[in-house]
Amino acid sequence: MERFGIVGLPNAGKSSLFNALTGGRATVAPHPFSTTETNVGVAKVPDDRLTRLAAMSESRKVVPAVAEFVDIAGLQKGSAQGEGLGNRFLHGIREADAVCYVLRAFEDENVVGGTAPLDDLATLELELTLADATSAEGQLERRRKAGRFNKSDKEAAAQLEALEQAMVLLQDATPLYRAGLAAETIANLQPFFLITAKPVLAVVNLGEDQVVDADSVVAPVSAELGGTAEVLGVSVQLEAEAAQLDPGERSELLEGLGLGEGALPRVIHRAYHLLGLRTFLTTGDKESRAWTFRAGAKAPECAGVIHSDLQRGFIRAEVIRWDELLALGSWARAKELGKLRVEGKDYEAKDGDVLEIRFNV
Ligand SMILES: Nc1nc2c(ncn2[C@@H]2O[C@H](COP(=O)(O)OP(=O)(O)OP(=O)(O)O)[C@@H](O)[C@H]2O)c(=O)[nH]1
Ligand SMILES: [Mg+2]
Repeated sequence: MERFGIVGLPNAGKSSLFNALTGGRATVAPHPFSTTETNVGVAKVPDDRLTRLAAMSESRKVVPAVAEFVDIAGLQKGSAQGEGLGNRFLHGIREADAVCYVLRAFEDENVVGGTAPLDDLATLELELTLADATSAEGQLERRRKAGRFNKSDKEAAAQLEALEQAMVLLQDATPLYRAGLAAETIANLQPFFLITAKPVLAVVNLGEDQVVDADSVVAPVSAELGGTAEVLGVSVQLEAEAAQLDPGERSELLEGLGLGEGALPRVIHRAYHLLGLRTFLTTGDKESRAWTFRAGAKAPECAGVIHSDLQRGFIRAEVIRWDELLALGSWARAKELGKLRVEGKDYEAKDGDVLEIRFNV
């Protein structure tokens, strides 16, 4: 499952965001370092297409796609030297696929900590970069020693080269995702689990009073990150409270504040997008379900997401776009009218495809 690591300064609102996304019960408190254990939870990916297909098929079960979020202890200036809780909690997110920064903008005199998101960003990135530099240095040493014995291994050589390149950037205090590295270099860095090489989604945690003019708070962060990361303004506490309400009351609260469906679905969608993830759907009376695949995946690989037998014995896929199917009213009707496309093993699945796999094992 795809995994997002949530990082930020103490009291930035990381656990609040985690709870809102996953329905989790991580400790939230106004004092710094209320999180002392790593929290792991699963967020459902809200998907209107799935809801509508399930209604069409009168499905007994509806299963959304999911993404995993990991909430860790706060970092602060000097964490790399052991200040606060130190940075050992970063281990909990080394294997994350992407990182979610929580940058505090909300003001609350009962919650200690700064309220300048750009300051949070600078401190956070310095600490992450220092942690990566230490990790890279250790791994570089080990690789160099090992390298003497197998210089012929091309892959290892390319990885070592990428790591050397990364080391120079890290020593220069440049987070790797901001360095404009080639995709190939990033791929070669993968085995080293460097945090700053991962894609970033920055959440600026807004106070309720800042929601009306979110742009003026968020824009400087977007400008600083200059397109290297996704940036979203979210009033985390407000959204977390709304998430506790039943759907009717929730819409009323959020729409009353001009927040539409709220920002949480957007956080999950942007996070999902950041990882290059797409969704295909299956629908029937038993179950409607959203499945995750990587952009560019071919039909058999998608079949394999459902079950490895479907990939192994893949014959063909019957495919229709979700909205076309919805307009026709049922799978049987689509079939009858010849609206199902028959696709072979070279078919690249698209976001929003509804699939039925024919297979034989
Ligand atoms: N006013 C206001 N308070 C918030 C908001 N988001 C979080 N808080 C409060 O800030 C405090 C810290 O929130 P947490 O979610 O525990 O923050 P954290 O980043 O997990 O903190 P640590 O685990 O201690 O690093 C809590 O008292 C929250 O209720 C917000 O948007 N507005
Ligand atoms: Mg916390």
